[in-house]
Amino acid sequence: MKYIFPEDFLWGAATASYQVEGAYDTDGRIPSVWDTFSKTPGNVYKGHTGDIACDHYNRYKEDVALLKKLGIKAYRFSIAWTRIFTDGKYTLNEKGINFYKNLVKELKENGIKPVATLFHWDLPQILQDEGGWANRKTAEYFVHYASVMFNALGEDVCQWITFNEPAVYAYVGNLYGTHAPGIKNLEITQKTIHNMMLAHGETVKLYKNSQFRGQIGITLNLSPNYTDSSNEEDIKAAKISEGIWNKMFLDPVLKGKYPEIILNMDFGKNMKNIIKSGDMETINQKIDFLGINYYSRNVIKWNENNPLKYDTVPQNNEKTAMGWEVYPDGLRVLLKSIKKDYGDIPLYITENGAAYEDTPENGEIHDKKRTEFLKNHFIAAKKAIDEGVNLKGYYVWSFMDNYEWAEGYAKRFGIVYVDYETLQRTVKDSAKWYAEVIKNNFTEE
Ligand code: IFM
Repeated sequence: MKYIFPEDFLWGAATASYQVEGAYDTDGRIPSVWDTFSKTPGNVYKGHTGDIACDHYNRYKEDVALLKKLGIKAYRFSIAWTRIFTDGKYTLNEKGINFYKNLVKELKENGIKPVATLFHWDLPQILQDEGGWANRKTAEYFVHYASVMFNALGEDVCQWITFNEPAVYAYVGNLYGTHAPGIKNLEITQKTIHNMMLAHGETVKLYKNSQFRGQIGITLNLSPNYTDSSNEEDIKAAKISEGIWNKMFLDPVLKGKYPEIILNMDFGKNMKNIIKSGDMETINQKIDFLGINYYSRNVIKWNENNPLKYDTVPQNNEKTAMGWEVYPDGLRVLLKSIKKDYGDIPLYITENGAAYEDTPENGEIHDKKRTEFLKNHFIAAKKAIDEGVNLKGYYVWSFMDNYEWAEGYAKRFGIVYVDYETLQRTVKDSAKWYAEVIKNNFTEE
């Protein structure tokens, strides 16, 4: 059966600055929290860092040529705040800004839409030293940084994403401490959430009041929450998980409030001391689209002894190399629930993909499982469109293998293989298959 996508469907691929750029001390770049975190022994698999990564900073022309060869219509990249100012705040670094001007120019010349994310976790360390996102001032610095980037690239970047996965930055970086900045503190996490949300709202407001006519939105990592039973407590547990991971970000952005279920728990009750008058209105700006990063679902059950009152139940289904359950229909279910709860806002899948072990064989990579994964998720997305969801585009994560945070280079998500010794790029079978999907605008079961 053929699954045909809408005519103007935007097929893209995504990366992020710290994960691909390398060139960590080139042209005035200053350290980010990820430079500090990755260089602290014990934090990242085998002590891997993003110092060199894919060397995209120096090889961006080659990478854009590859995007073009594959027929990819839009490239979602992120801007390293650490390249834009020498002090993280106000002192401009023209060389850093020029890198993004050149990248965007190269994309445009090759007919590829540039889509820029302003924050994909690489906060300047210098700002972390002043409290990071838990410091309300960081939101002010961010808005200034955004204004600089709008002025530099606003004519050409057609879509802006303020934040990538603020939930992961807040919880994994500031509560579990297994990502940068490596903190384990609930109050810092709450302030981090609120100040990121505030920075998002202020930035959208600024952009809307500018002369630029592109679009602006935010990218959230979202998973639908299932239960194994129809037991009332399990259903409540799933609502808590949904509240913490999804609604804590969806609700302020799209409804101007944090979810009651979380505010009424120990986990969230301090939020009322952090929110200042007018903040929720500021956060609740009209966005042009919502970006969704989908990887898997959660299956949840009640646990009285867990402070959050829930546990995640491991499933016996097929998993990726990250240990994440492969569950394509969760994407359809998620997309439909967003429409039901938040209305008909245009949606993009800003990330979806899978890590698998890839073994080059005579210069080829036969990554059948990745192709299957993508195909089944594309089909789930198409079913959601047929069921009325306003899905406008889809970015594969990732364009190329890269630095997978605490997993270092051990996990490969790319549709393009990167040899980390030679930095040579090799198109995997999944990329060849994706190029056909883009060309035909359909996929087949
Ligand atoms: O690599 C990450 C990306 O930076 C954010 N979303 C999830 C991906 C896979 O873990």
